[in-house]
Amino acid sequence: MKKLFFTFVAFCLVVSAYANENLHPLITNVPNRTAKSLNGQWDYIIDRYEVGYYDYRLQPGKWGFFKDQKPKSESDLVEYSFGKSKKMFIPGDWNTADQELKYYEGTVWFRKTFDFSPEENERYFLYFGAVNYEALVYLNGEYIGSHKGGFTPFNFEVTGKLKDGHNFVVVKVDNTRHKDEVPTVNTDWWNYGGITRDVLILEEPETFVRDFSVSLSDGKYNEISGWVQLDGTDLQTPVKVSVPELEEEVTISPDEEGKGTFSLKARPDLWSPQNPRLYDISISVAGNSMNEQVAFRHVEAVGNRVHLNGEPLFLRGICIHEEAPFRAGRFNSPAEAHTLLSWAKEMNANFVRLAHYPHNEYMVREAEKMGILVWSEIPVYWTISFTNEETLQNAQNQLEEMITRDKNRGAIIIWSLANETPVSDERNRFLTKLVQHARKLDDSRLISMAMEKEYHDAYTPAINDPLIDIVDVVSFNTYIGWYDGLPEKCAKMNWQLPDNKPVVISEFGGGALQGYHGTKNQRWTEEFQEELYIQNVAMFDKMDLAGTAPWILMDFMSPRRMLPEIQDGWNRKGLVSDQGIRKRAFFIMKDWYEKKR
Ligand code: GCB
Repeated sequence: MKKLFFTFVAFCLVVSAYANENLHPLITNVPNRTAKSLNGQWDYIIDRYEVGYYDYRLQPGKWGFFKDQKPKSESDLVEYSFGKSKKMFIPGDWNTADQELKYYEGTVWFRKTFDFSPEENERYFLYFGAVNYEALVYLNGEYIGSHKGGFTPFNFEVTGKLKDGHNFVVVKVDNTRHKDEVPTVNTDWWNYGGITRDVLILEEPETFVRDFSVSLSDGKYNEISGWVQLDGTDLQTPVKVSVPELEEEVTISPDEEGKGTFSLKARPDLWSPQNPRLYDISISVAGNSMNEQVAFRHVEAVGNRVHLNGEPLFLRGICIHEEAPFRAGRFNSPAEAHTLLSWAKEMNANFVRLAHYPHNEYMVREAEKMGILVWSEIPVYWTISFTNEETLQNAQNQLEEMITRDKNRGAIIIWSLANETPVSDERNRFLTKLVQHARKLDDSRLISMAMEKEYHDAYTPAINDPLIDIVDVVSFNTYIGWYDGLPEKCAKMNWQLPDNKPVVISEFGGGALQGYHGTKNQRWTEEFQEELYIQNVAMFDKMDLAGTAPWILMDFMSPRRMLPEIQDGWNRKGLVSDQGIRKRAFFIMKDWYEKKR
């Protein structure tokens, strides 16, 4: 029997290397559900040699860390102890939590103990906002399932597995980079490992609303429509959807699969950057109700402009990484999201490109409350393995998890599917599949990807990517004045842009060490960066653009950036330092955006 059990564990290990296992379909609107938080102090063991599983013959060992064993007697041999190990605050990345783990890539085992009183007739789901990169999850010594992908949520049903009294969750987290993963080994950001977002036990009745969608009906301003998806045994239980402020409500009868659609005649105030109006909506089934706040708006690409609610607007954007202000590392709080977004607003931005992966849910919700439009993307970046079917599957899963979590966020106007991926037949096929998948999941938003340029000569770049035909917004990154010549080159450029779609510059910029001053010809000074921005915006004035998003709001950590005394592990292209100090170029952007209002 024992042998069988170990074979099972070994099997799980092998299988989990390729697939997400035992996931329950994603439960959405989590911030507004009843939950017990497992955030807080977790014990952790750094497992450099994978001894948490394997013995000296590389066979599954009998001490598996997931069992959280303790010696039963003085003579008992157990060579690990969560209780005597270090503690880390979860959510958080391990690289900034523990100096020993600053550059660590490998496995760390985490354990959380907690008391619980499961109630009869209630269902429970163990929910993770995100774990980077691969998570193997155990509850009370039993394998629950696995997930890959560092920036999207996942959940498992644990009804019947929680004990009355003491419980423990163990998570094996591995952030090793691999060529065939998403992202691949090659990036320009820190590979922060760990349980980086909230961990919750969601509590739901036997039949509940697992997911729903609500928005203005296609092309209409006087109708709201959507669908609900029930989960449970009574899938045809009627569901009531109401928008109290509009005095509207409707009762839906779901089909055998628990899915029901609805529409309501109503003319809500439209959400926009000038008026970030949110409506409370309530969805109830069998007396249990759940609330959500929703933004009603329309977005579309019309000719070469993006229109919001039927009016063209210039996307005054800025790129942002999910990195905490004033301290390095991942953040996962509304307060830190607010700080970053208020800097963006101070710069007169109305749009943020959340690079290069789906950011935490607080960030998107905060942007929505503050009236900031959002571009959200998946980490299909640079040299992804375009020929590998599993890589495509993985990218599709991450896309699906991003859209599932955020489809009700009206602030999001663009799903972006890739960044600077070199054109090839395999890449075109891979990204075409992603575009088709995204449209199938959500055809109400614009699709884009940050493309590369093709130079006819040094001053004549063109956007000739074959995929411009299948995106709604043509975006590309350009570094004139930084990687490509000096700032004065901007004046000589002769751009060849498509003229039938909105064109957005999804990155431009250059580095400066905040507080380092000199002449405008001296690289890394604030003056050089300032000049680069002056020249770039002058160039943009001569281009027919639908928006721009400088790279980047704040300096961020990257192991690619090692120049001593300037970079020291930081990408310095921020318009704001990691301590929140505005560099000179910040004000160039601020003034230019003021004129673009
Ligand atoms: C890019 C990438 C971005 C990098 C940036 C840079 O084109 O999209 O991820 O961080 O350039 O700083 O070079």
